[in-house]
Amino acid sequence: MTHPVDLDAWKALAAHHDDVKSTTLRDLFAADDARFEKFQLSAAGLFLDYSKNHITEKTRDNLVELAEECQVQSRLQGMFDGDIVNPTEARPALHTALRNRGDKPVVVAGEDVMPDVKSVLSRLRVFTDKVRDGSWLGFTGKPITDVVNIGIGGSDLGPLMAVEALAPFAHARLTMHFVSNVDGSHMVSTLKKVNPETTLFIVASKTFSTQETLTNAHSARNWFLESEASDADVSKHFVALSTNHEAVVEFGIDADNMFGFWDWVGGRYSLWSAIGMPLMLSVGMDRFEQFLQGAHDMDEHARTAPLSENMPVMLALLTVWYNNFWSAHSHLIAPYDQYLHRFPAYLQQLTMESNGKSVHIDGSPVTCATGPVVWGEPGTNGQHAYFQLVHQGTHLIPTDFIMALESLNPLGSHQDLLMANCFAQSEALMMGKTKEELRAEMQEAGASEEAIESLSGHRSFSGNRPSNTVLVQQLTPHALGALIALYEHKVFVEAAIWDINPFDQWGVELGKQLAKSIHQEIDVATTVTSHDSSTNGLINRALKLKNLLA
Ligand code: G6Q
Repeated sequence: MTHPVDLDAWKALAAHHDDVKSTTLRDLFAADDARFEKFQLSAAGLFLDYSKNHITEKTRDNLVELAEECQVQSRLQGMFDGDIVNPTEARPALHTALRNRGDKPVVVAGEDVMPDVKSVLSRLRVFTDKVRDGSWLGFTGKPITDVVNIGIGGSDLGPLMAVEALAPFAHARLTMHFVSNVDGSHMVSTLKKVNPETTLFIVASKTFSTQETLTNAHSARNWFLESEASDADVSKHFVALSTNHEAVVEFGIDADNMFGFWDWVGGRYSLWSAIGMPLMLSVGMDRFEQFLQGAHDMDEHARTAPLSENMPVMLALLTVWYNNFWSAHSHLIAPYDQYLHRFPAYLQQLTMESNGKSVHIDGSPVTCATGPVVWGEPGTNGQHAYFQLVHQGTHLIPTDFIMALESLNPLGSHQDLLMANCFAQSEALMMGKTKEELRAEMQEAGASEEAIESLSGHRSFSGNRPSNTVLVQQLTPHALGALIALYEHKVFVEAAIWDINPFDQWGVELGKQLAKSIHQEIDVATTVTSHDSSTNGLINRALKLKNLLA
């Protein structure tokens, strides 16, 4: 195969980078009053300003040529059509079918999956309506007040992020809890807050074999049975979201209380399936459907918009541009919305698990950098912490600002202040502050020449640091759906360009295997010699400190 680095468009971009690398963002804006108009896009209710990037129209053309050479459009269509886009697990990746709002069939292995998708959605509606309206009763006849989602990775991060993001729409009686960590403190501290009579446990696991989740689920069931509840009461308080019917029944959860999905739904793409139950319970099925609709609208945009007007494609191309031509291997997500406080963590899994790969789809080693490190916290908090490094550090860190314009909790001038901070940060990152500007500022404040001289290196800012800004009117279910789908498609397009498989995660599987064998050794509690000296030393020291070794 042709590696991306050998493509004509890649080589053209490398040459173009040499031409533009010393032109500053200030220069670009000074040279073109219409820059904001030229580098913006709207889709599915979202607005993207990507003018504060190191790009010219020629850069955009070259990037789009790269996308064309990498057949991004037909690869996207292939994903929507159910092609085997995850060859190492021989599966399609059809999270888009879960939010397919029209009547269009989606055929997998000769069968339209839409009737099954719709049938699970209607069962979910019936169940979640009952819990919400109080007619689903616990073993002592009381309505449910607390829901504990037990899951990890894709079975936790998505639902948790979305429940938090849409908290203003939450059901008044239902408190949602999430237990993911196998650290007993996570479960114990959660159980302290709930009452067995009124708690619903959701065991969310695609495979129903994940050690952390099953351990937590067993502990939750033991705790439940230590109350006045009997085995027969388990069915009123435990439901399962899984693809593994047999394992669910073996665990002791009623098949009627199992909501299925399919192996063509990747864990980190499963929020749209039954795994979204915490969100359905919290905001109700009508709003969940608006959430699906938002994602579907972004799907249609991603599938049909020309490459140069395609929002996820453009965001992906910018990441490739910085990652591969500017050596910027870190990407900051800065949502200026408190409700999106788990969004960076969610995107971290979506992007780093998907595109943290070192081989091409055909198994040959990659010859270019792949997925960058993704991280972040909500603004304005980040400004009082790590933004220092983003402004004045030695790393170039492209940043995505995300801003919901209308607050769902209007309070005095808070929202205007939040917005002002968001726009000020992207401006400051781009413009910086020259030594001359600083001098003028300090002179005006009455600083001495000596002070100006000694501080000018410290207090000036190089600027020239790129960012995107995504605006949304209000963080509604529709907007959240569109926003998540935007990043899902961005990740897919990056993978298409790097020619890697974004849908497998052998690194996660490795962790699942390794812990099992060490757990067995800890259980046996004799001196361990089978590992390297560090691992043996750590295990043996732990056994000794816990007085488990003879
Ligand atoms: C996601 C990954 C991983 C997975 C968890 C939980 O894409 O595969 O994060 O979601 O390991 O797996 P289960 O849902 O099977 O418990």
